[in-house]
Amino acid sequence: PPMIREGLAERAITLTLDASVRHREGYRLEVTATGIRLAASREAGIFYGLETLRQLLAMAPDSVPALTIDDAPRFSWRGAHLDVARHFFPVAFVKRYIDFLARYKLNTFHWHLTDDQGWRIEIRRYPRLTEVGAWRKETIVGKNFDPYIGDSTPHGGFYTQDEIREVVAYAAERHITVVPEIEMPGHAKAAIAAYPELACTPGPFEVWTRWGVADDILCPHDATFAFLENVLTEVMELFPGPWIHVGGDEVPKTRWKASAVAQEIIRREGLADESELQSWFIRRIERFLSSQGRRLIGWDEILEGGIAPGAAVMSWRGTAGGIAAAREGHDVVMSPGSHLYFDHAQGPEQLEPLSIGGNTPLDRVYGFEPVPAELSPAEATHILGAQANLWTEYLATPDQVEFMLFPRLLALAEVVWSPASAREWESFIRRLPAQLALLDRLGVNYRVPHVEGLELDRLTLSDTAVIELQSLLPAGTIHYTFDGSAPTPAAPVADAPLRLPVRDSTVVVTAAVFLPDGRSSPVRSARFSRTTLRSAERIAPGRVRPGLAVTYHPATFPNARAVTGRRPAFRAVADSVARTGRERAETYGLRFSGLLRVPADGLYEFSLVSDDGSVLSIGGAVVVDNDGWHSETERFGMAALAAGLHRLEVTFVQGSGGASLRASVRRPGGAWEPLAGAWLAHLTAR
Ligand code: TNX
Repeated sequence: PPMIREGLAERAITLTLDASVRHREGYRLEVTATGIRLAASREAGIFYGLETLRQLLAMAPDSVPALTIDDAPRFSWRGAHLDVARHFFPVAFVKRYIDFLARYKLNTFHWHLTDDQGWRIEIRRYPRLTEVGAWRKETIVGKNFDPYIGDSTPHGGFYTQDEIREVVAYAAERHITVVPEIEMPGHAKAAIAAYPELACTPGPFEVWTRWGVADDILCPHDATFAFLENVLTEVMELFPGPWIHVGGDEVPKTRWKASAVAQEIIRREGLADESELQSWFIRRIERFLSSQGRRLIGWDEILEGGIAPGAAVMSWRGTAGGIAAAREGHDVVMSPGSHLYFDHAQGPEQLEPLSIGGNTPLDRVYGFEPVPAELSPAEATHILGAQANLWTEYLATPDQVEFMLFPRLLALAEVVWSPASAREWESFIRRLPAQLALLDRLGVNYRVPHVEGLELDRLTLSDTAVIELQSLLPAGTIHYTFDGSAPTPAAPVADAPLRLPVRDSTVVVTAAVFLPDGRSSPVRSARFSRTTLRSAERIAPGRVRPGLAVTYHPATFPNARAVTGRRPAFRAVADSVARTGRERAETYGLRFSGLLRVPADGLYEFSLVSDDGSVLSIGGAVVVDNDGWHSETERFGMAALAAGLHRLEVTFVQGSGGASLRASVRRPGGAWEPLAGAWLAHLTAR
């Protein structure tokens, strides 16, 4: 009840539970000359209002500006996940992680507690789960899969039930629900190592020391269900929230195919195959959980072979699984690898610390839209929200986890809280430095944003290249070298534009941002060279037609350069550099060839965005090299071109996973435009 009424307490902070603030997590914050008033219909809203106030005070400790904020979240599932199975993290860090979530008004902590490499939760009835399953004899070093190299260092740990209760209570005080994940039937080698009778083959089994997808999974016999029900019963005692995550991802069917027990169940239950057996498995667990008043959530593989009624889906292999589930009336949490996997690198993989790979920079996270345009408004109500996943194969320490989490968590916070219309990248970037300064005070090991100005190898037509290196952070100092080595704080400081003498040779600039506390950004580097205009081709105008010629080559190519021009499955004319929509094979190459129409003499910039690789050449010389199998990555290049027509070629390779291709061009002093329409031409056959 409101204890202090307006006017009674001058310059006080009053917190009021007020049913007129409608949203269950919303709040209204008013700062006036007479005081600060915060109202919400429930405690959660008060909590979020205080987090906002805390941020305002941190930005302007002496004078919070007068303002009124009427605020409420867009989504009810605002989540972040932490994998404590691949590497174990102590309770103190788990609490710190929860604090991070709370600061940015997330309300769901998905705790990935079991996997092939470790079982991390004490289960009283099955002590071997933690005596045996919580420990592995060593861990693979880097990516040394073949030949395998281990570190000969035992790794492990687990949370006692008391510790779990402590964490759950800690989260609850911060209005965060903890969703435990117990993986089944795959990603369960640690459990099988402890209790080999859970497998379809006799074993013995070891807690896994490498990463990937293991063939040894739980056998679908009665012993496994008795085990799982007992485990889940203890789990439900510890986690009072509505949701239990049962994994369900990446389940190889090798063992079930060879198992008489599994095959007998398929016959007995009239199932079509092993994938229906998996769906039967999850359905059985779903019945058990719903009989206990809980809701099952699983990775999108639980859709295969038919989804259990009442189950919710966490869409990680893109958004397609989420779309399918929402259309069938199931609740969905969006967590696509393409945008919300915080174990992926925060820039081109080879320029970032060792990670599982990928390229998910801050702007990609910020641009994620949880509600797919394909869904009708009714279907869209099934999108509960979104969450980021932080898998820890390559993250062994809290510092490394914080590096991958920040600043991407700040982008996620806006994706799941703010209305889509309020999201604006430029505004986010403007506000970011102050947020990072706050993180400095908390001692957070966020990724210091890299130096800007080295995105591409630059060409100039004069003897001197003038370049301006920039840091997003006012407190950051840019140090650089000319010898290709990574700069140290002893290297020269780039506090003014650099004038590079490029008349006689190329200059390589390598730079990083350093903060006062000694931390630094990933290193970036680019080459600066003098060039001359490439002269245009001599072509009779009558032979030129609009668009590029494109050929399609269904085959597996190691990279875009290898895409051959011979024997295409089809030929077409393309009016832009993009996939044609007619590609049917899983792996293929595309080759665009023709002419670039250059309107005036000058230096032109080109960009290629692709998943997987792409290469753009002009007159036979590579201008943008975005080659290799990789997730969606943007690369840039430059060319000095005389007005007229130039030979243009773009090749693209589709290897695995998602597929995308976009090309853009920027004329001197201009803005980016799609490489399409009037820019493109090709020759008719003579
Ligand atoms: C796939 S995401 C997995 C995890 C890995 C992750 C690495 C999911 C449901 N399964 O087991 O850690 O990729 O990015």
